[in-house]
Amino acid sequence: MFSRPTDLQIERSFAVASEVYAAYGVDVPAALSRLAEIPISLHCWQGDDVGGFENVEAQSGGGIQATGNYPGKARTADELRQDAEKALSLIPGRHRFNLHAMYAETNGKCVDRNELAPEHFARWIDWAKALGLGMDFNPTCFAHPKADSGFTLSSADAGVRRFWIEHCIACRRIGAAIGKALGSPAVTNVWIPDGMKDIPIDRNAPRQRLVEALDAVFKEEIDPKLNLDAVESKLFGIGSECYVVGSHEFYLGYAVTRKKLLTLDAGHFHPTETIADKICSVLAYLPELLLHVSRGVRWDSDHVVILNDDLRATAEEIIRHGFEKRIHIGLDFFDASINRIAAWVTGTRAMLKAILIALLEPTHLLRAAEDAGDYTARLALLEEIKTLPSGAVWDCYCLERGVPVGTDWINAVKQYENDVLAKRG
Ligand code: RNT
Ligand code: ZN
Repeated sequence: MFSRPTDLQIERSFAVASEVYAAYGVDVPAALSRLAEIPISLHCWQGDDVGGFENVEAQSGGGIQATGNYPGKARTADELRQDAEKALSLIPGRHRFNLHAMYAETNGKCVDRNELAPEHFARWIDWAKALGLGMDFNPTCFAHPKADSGFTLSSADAGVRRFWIEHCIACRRIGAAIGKALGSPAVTNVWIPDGMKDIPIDRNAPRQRLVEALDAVFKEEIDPKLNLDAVESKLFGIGSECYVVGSHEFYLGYAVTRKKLLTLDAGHFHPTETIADKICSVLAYLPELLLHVSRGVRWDSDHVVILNDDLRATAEEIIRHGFEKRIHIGLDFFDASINRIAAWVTGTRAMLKAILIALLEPTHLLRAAEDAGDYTARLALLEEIKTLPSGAVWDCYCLERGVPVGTDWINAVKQYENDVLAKRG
């Protein structure tokens, strides 16, 4: 068990930290109220290694693969909800939960993906309502026999294409039902694995088919107060190293011409390319964006998000320009080699810390230096403020929000592991 400073010590540190920030012209209480208004969408799939609970033998595939076999993973939707609730209890603020279609509850019946309906998510909706969570949604266009060819919405087989179009249409309706029930629009994000392992001859035809298929998916008008559509690009995946149909250029064009949200996944670009610099470029043309905050290590490895430079840069772009109402922040990682609840909590707390640090930035001073052409002061100040006492502010925020402070949450996860996870077969 780890120990941490007392509540009194934390409050004292906070008082000092607030004075330090005030000296830089930063209003700490204002930063904290803004932080409290920013929801993070926790992805359900960290809880069971992207398995889902359909009545079929779980299949991997689609170029995404969790690695590791840490014991205690959720085996049922009830267990996943229980684990997610535990994770949420260790994270300050009010957040959202992001569900994939493969997490349907069909009461033992075999319901294929194109037949899914809101009733198959009724228990998820009730759960989210009870906890005061918003929810987001995703069609599952992988881990299914009709995705085995490596092609779904862009398949050359009209029957396969039709099946996935029907699935995505069903998912938008489910998204709308979720949005209606919870009083907050669901962002329904379409990601497909379609692509080729080796050099294709025809890069064009699948993309033409994908445009048509997406247009068919989005034909039905749905009130944006209930459901928002997003499309997610990718550069490569396992088994699609040479060609991905839904590339960045493809979906940027699609989103701009069809007025859809674009999803920027931090792992879906060249390894040295980051999403932070894409945010304001895309928002010059689109009203809203969805982020899949992830951490690629050498490739799109979906490691747990940590407080690194990339994450901080993303948060800075959101906060400096006041984009938080136009950007939906979703997480996307899956690590099966560590405690899955700890993975959720580590990643979400890191995202919130990055936002808090951005909110505590004396941006006006940095901007003034930049406007004056004083790039020396800009760089020097950027370095100095890295060591301002943001940790003291974060600890106090956790304390005030009634969630474990510092290492306390690690102890709580260990306890849960002993009490609950260890008893799972
Ligand atoms: C895959 C995409 C996609 C998935 C989830 C499970 O590369 O990032 O978002 O991770 O839909
Ligand atoms: Zn993603």
